[in-house]
Amino acid sequence: MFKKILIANRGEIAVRVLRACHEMGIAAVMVYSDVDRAALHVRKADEAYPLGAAAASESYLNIPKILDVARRSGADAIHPGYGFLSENAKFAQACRDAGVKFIGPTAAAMDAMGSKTRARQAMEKAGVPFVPGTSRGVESFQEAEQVAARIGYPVMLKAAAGGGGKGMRLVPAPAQLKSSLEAARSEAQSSFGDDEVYIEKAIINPRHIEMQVLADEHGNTVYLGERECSLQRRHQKVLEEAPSPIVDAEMRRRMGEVAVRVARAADYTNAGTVEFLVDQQKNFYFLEMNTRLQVEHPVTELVTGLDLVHLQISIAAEEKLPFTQEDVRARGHAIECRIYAEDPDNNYFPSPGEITLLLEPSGPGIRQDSGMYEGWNVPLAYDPLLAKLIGYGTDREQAISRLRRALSEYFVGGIKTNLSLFRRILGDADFLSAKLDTGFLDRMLKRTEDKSVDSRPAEVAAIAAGVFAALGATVPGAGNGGGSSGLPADQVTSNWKSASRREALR
Ligand code: MV4
Repeated sequence: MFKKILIANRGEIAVRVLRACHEMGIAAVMVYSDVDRAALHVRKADEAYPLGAAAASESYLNIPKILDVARRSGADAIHPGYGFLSENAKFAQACRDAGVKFIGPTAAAMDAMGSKTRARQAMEKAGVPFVPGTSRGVESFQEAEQVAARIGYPVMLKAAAGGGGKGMRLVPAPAQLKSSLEAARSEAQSSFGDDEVYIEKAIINPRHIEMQVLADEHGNTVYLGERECSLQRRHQKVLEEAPSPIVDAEMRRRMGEVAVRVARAADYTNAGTVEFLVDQQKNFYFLEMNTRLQVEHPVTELVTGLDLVHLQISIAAEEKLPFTQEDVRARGHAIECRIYAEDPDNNYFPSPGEITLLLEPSGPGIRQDSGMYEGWNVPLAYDPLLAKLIGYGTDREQAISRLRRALSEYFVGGIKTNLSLFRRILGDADFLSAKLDTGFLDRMLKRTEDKSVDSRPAEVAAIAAGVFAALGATVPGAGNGGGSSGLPADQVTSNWKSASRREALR
């Protein structure tokens, strides 16, 4: 087993990986940029090394600097976390060349999944269901016209080098095809330096459901069940849950077996995720494979009882999977909220600054993976994910009530967070009845926008001020919102709570 692992990341995921290292008796080496000197991952490190300026290219994306730290610290493996270098095939290869084990798949497996058209060709061969369309870039407008007519409108144009929505265009009818193709091509060129664009049939308001897989280096591959990830905003996931409320045992088995086939077709090793689009008839189609540990891995951990990071490390150390597919059993329900330093009242813009007061929830069925602490200054330079709050229960209802209770305890002072968004989602009737698709969040946010337009905000504010004055009430907790949470007002910010929060802020 490894003695020392370098964690090439920051924030909550660096802390998450460190915890697995320490449970396994492995020392954790951290790296940090100039603005991260006091970050939580550095404070918990066994050793920490500076990388340089805040810009990711100077720090967390700088391959030579990170490999130099590996050499100087004597680390025998590198865990890349998610984002940054986690899906960089050149980095995986550079680690190998430097004699340090990369905890993740091989460079070849990453490359196979990196190009969406190449991945589609491989999946076609492996007999995996994927959305109808082309598995090569379209050469001309005439070809695009023919393909679109054959598969039927609406169609989706996608960048082969893309993923995550960039370079993607929905084309509702033939009249828009030419301009959309040109736009998709130029966006693909400017975003990825590669203008290859292919066509898929568009699935309207799909669900996004993904399957966790694990493969050891001895040919054993298993699936660990799905995560429902349909709650997204601008291609950013906001809330994820396991299991998916619409997947039954039979569908899970079929999706899982397809996911294993995908992994095997790519000679995949370590932890990976196979993404599917699911249409209204519950047909599922391969979308792409994420060759990393994902942000939302805790919901799978809670329902399976497995430690994915521990397993990643064991697999990288060439151990065999300690269980078979038949041993994998899911129990209960888990829901994760991504807590971001962003301002719900200003279009969810990043909200950096000092955390002046932090009251974190805990208690039955609550897990928190956090990279923040009271007194820390949230930098502007990186993704503003502060922490993940995960609720677990015997069923979806209990997971939700525990999360709602935890959200009512949670207070982050000094900066804005999206906590109020989760209070609203978890009180939403469609969410509670699990009517979820990738359009859910935009619809929910639109509803409140519409309301504020036609309910004349100035008058509403005047009436509210009158009611507050008459009740002798005080303004609820700074920055945390409270109005439209869907919870009884006293569960969000009672006068006792808001008074004590203000008191502590003085
Ligand atoms: C689609 C689609 C509908 N039809 N492909 C968006 C991100 C990229 N990874 C794939 N995406 C989509 N591909 C076809 N053929 C709808 C989306 C999509 C989406 C997918 C998953 C989660 C959220 C989404 C939000 C908008 C569109």
